[in-house]
Amino acid sequence: MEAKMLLEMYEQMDLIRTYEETLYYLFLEGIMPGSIHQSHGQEACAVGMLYGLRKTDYMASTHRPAGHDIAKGVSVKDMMCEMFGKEDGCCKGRGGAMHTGDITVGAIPANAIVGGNIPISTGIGLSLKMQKRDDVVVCFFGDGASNEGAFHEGLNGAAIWKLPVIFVCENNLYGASTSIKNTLNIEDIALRADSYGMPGEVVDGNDVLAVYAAAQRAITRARKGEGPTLLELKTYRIAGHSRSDGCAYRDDVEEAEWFARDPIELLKNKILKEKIADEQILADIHEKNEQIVNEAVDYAIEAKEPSVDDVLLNVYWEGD
Ligand SMILES: Cc1ncc(C[n+]2csc(CCOP(=O)(O)OP(=O)(O)O)c2C)c(N)n1
Ligand SMILES: [Mg+2]
Repeated sequence: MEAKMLLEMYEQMDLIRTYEETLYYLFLEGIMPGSIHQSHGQEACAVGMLYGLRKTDYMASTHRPAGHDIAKGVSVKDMMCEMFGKEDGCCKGRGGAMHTGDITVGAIPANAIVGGNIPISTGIGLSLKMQKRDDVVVCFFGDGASNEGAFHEGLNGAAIWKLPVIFVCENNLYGASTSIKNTLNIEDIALRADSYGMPGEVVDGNDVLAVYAAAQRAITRARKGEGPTLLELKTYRIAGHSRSDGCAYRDDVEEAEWFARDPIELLKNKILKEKIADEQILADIHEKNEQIVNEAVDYAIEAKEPSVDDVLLNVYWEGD
């Protein structure tokens, strides 16, 4: 079981990186419009948290959603079409990079308002509780979002009503170009859980198995009706905040320390050391992922543009 799980986790993390790197080059080549916030370096957070979740469990993401979406099971082809603004996109080409998702696999279309998805997750948690379901909501956000008022409202509401929400702070040390040294007067964001009366845990966000173990503790608690948990995953984004960011505000020593802990390399080393698979098997996994992504690109480039006639459809409410 463990071997199968590790290889599946590796496959998902590699697919996320392959997808985002491909997008990055498509932007640089001027083939794709818009921008992208890569989760490069944070793949263990997405996969560790979401591995093995049910389709009926929910996940709510941010302006950096691709890794979360892929790990929750959104189709790469649907996401790629969305990136090209095509009719077959997961939001029919209306959403773009910061709003991908697919409700049929429990991925709430992402919310680019920093902290905006936190009270939404509390609301989903309330609806699950009212329906007496034992499904959960995994809500991702950053260190920057943890300083928004929405964080306070969302966590407090979930705590007093004992809702099945797992609040996951991906602390990558920066909110855009601003270091947490300028925005936080505490070492660990997880400490804030105390003030809402829920468990808080600091986790190595680059170790997929550590993330998975913490996720399982929080998910089990939530399914049993024992309420929310705040997990703080310490991690680092290897890429810039968005594609135009060269990271001039970060120092070389800090970057070198974190780059040496690339989550995919850490998992690869474990798999090789424990002889779960050899280099060739891992190379084959990567090749298969490249094929999936390249096929999605070819499909998206040729896919149909949305029709001008229904461009406002689903933008404004048209019911009674
Ligand atoms: C309410 C709000 N304020 C500001 C922005 C602009 N903005 C987009 S991403 C971002 C940084 C968010 O940092 P963090 O929450 O740490 O997430 P990270 O980008 O590090 O994943 C900012 C300020 C926004 N989208 N929404
Ligand atoms: Mg951040």
